[in-house]
Amino acid sequence: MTAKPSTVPLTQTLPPSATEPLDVGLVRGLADDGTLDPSFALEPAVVSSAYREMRKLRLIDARMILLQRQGRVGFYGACEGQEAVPIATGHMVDKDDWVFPALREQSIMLVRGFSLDAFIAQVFGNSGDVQKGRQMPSHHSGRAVNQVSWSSCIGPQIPQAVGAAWAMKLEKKQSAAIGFCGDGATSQADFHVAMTFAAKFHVPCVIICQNNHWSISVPTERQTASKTIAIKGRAYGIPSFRIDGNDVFAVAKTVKDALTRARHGGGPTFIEALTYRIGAHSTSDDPTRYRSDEEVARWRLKDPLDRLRKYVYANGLMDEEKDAAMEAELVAEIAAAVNRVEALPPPERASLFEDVYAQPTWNLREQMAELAKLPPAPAQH
Ligand SMILES: Cc1ncc(C[n+]2csc(CCOP(=O)(O)OP(=O)(O)O)c2C)c(N)n1
Repeated sequence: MTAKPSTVPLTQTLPPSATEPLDVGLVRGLADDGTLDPSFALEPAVVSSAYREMRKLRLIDARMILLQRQGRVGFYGACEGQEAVPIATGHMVDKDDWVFPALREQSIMLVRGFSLDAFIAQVFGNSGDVQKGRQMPSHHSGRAVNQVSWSSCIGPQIPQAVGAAWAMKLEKKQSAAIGFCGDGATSQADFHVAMTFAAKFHVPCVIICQNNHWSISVPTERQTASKTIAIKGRAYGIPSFRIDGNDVFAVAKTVKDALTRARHGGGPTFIEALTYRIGAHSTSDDPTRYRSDEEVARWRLKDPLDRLRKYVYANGLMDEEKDAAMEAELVAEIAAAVNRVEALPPPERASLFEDVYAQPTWNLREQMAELAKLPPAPAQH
């Protein structure tokens, strides 16, 4: 990554020079030492909130991994190292915007006001879960905050976001859809479908690729010959940007500009956010089998939370004492939520018939009657 802040104007087209046809630049506002290019400045309240939410997400992730290791939840996918993209994006979306996440953007729901108890209940899959325990853990969704669950299949959320954006356009709504994908997903057919459609139908969509350099154990250079991911977007005729995805300010500015353009008829934007997954792909993965400790250590130096910490300390938004108090408060908040949620019973057994048809079909009615005759389910604890 270059240390020099550089922004690519939204109107920029492919550079005319044939010597560097693949250069899409790198948008970066926050330097490693915590100094900020003033053109990226955010309201202090937004910065403080982003810092708190990033802190909270890291603590939630650590707690959930622990619960999985203790056998109290079945699975979890952590976001460590990639917090800046979802948290900055969550601060830029409007109430009516829709989010179609990939693997590591569930926390946008929390930024938009989704309850922590319901969030944790999704991981337990019990009766506190708005999805009634029907999804894999870490596949959150919440209608109240306009967020759709991601599919375990890699890629489909991008055409879904484009479709939702097209509907918004047809209904003349002043809102936008955001679709996320990983670097691996850009080699899937769904990416091609989504980008082609988004550009041609000029839909109010922002497609964000979190390039964390790995698709589980496959490094980016092994799954694409493209020099950057952002350049792919240019080929489809979509304004495309490559940004420092560990820089909250670069993410916030680029996403905000893209959302504003989308809402005002400017069409789609594609953003490649360079970042790194510090932890395992999920609790089912052991990354020491395929990547070096040295590589992880190198990326730890670019940790998005540490970089933001330097900024909030230097600008009087936080100090060590307040930070320690905030951490204690967040740890207690998460622990209390886990205690409340873990005590909840499983979803009602009969609820498995709900939400499929407005009127249950004859065979479902037959099965419901059969289930009602069975003895109650044994307690799970
Ligand atoms: C269609 C499909 N192929 C393969 C998989 C197995 N799989 C699950 S996650 C993943 C890697 C995805 O990588 P990327 O899109 O870069 O996202 P990241 O996990 O790095 O955030 C793969 C290959 C899948 N779930 N779906």
